[in-house]
Amino acid sequence: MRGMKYRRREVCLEGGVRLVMESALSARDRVGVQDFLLLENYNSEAAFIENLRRRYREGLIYTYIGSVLVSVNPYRELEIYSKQNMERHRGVNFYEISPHIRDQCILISGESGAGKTEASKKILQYYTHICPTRNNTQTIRERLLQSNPVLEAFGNAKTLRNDNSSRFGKYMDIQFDYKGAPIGGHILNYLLEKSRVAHQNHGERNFHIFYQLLEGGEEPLLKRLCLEKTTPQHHHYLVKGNCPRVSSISDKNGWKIVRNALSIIGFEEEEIQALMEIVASVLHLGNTQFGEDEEGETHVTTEPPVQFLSQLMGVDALVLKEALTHRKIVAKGEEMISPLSLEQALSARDSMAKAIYGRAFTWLVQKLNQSLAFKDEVYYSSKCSSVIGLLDIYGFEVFQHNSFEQFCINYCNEKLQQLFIELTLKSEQEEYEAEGIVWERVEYFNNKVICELVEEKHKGIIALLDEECLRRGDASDITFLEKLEDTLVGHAHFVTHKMANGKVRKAIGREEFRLLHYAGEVNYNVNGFLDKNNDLLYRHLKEVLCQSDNPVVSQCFHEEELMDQRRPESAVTQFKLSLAKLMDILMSKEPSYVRCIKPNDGKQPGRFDDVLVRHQVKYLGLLENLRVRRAGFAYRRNYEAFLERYKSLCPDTWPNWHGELADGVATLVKHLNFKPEEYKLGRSKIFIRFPRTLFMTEDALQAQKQSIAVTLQTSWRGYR
Ligand code: AOV
Ligand code: MG
Repeated sequence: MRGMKYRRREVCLEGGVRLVMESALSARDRVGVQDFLLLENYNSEAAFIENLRRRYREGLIYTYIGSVLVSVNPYRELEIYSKQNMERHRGVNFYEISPHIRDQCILISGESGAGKTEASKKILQYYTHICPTRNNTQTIRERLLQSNPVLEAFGNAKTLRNDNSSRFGKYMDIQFDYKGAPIGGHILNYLLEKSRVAHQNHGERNFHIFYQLLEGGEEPLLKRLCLEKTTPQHHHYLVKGNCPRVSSISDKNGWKIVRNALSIIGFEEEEIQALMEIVASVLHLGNTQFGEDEEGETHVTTEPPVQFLSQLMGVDALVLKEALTHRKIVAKGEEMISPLSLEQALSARDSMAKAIYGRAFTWLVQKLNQSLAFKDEVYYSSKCSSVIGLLDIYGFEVFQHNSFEQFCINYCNEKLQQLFIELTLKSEQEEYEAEGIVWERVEYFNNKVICELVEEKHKGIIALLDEECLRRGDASDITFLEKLEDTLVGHAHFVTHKMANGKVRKAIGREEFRLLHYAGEVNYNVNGFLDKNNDLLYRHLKEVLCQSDNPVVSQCFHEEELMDQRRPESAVTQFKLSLAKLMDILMSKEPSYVRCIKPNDGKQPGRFDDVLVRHQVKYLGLLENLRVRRAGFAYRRNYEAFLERYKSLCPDTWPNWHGELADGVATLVKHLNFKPEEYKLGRSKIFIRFPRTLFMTEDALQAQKQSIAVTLQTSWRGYR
């Protein structure tokens, strides 16, 4: 039983996150403290930033606030993630971690480019490397690791903030058996930024896979896909951002990695082929252009792309052209066909590209899940012991022009911040209560008010948007804005140009509304909000896609959908519902946090921009987090671990204490001359108020053992 617990703890999250990132410990005087709880001047923002800066300069990108890990993006490869280093941390923390009965999750947050995705990959690498192996778990490990390059190829893109920006949210469960071997996984994906398929802002790119296929795809494949001898510049959907190549990205190499990953994960050749046909079809759709004849009728003016499309999708070219230029409406059992205007045809084409790509992405995640699912049902139900969830979403982002997508992304970040506030404060409070310790409250900004502004029933922004989407007649993006103005006037976190007074520094456009988010102000342009939220694909095009003989497309579009008369949930409501489910999942697990910080806006190694870092420290609530931890006690450790570590400092407890643990600790601290105000004894733990008390105790131990470096390392490990 004891051995079983030991192994289970090995895969426990706190151990994992702490350990994988803990390679860079150093003496506190030279490089600052590696846990902010030990900062003497914990109320000072300047001291906080200085500590981060010192450590960053030394290449120490990780610092704790108790159990929260703060990470500063190094923008360069560090040597701390080597296999040897991972080995060094195997099984450490055994004494420090309280037994975990709940599943765990790791919540990684921070703004766009702060290092969330990289952190999540390091954590996954750690778990897949460090955990024990069972005969058939090697395949699962490989598949877990290889799911990343595949999802990144299809779901990440270069933005102005990040060359490898996640354009979808991801929550991955890693399942372990009772021995701690990874035996399966499951991915939940959240709202892919589909609009990128058809449009990119200046300096940004489409999803990586398009460039990877064109740059790296083998000749025969490109020929089959009717893409031979083309470059990104030949494709309408790839030139909008005027940024076909990025110096930090090798698309050619990316292709090899993705291709290899798809095979390792177990995709059939036929499926890979079908997937690439979809990628190519999107490009051909983008190249399909329209014109108007003398009667004002819209028609396709570019024959080759439609022919390619017809070939790849297995749909008759005439049918395709008809569907791209006409609309079919079924009313009272009768079918009516009406021609589309030029503008409508372009929009129908883009909707089709977005729908195909978006559904193919969902299909891809489903396939990954099938491949990661633990196959041995009997074994699974009896032996699956624990789950660790890993959340990596798109970070808070602000551009010159912000639209529906930024609204959804930033709303998602508000929700996560809310969870952080609830859980960090709650768990701290619970611990003091459980241990019978009296503590002082700390004031903090609660962003609940912003979450409500967005999602409240009937009068939140989402409700008002949905209402406007349902309203027939003159409903438009502008009437939506007016509705917001009427309903939300006076709200402390909502402003439009009409309400803007002297206090508002940056101008707000007539088509914009501004939200004062926890992480900063963002102006959202309402243009396109209704269309993007409706996310409609004309019936005519759906029918065509249902006929496709591409095996992936035919799995993504079903005849039943055409029969269904119900209106599907709007995009933002689907997102809201899926986020609510995610919050329930996360609440049911024991969370650990990685708070990522972006040190500069230039993606440069070694540059630590004070203003930028201070802003993030502020909005992430890190100082409050520290104060909450410190308002009580800087340090806590269970009696057994404390006694084990320091018993040699007292003749009564050395070499072994035979009585109650609490009495042993009381004897020990009395001998060490701890003053009553310096510590409290709880039900199972000792709480030490000031870092210096601990430093002195630690120094005494150091002096006794005379092996400073080695001892320091172990002493901080697992420190809570
Ligand atoms: P994000 O996930 O937080 O942004 P990433 O994890 O993609 O940010 O990090 C952005 C870039 O910073 C990476 O591509 C790396 O070049 C670099 N980087 C980040 N962390 C590390 C690290 N630990 N070691 C080395 N380089 C790193 V977004 O997905 O845009 O919200 O939406
Ligand atoms: Mg990311």
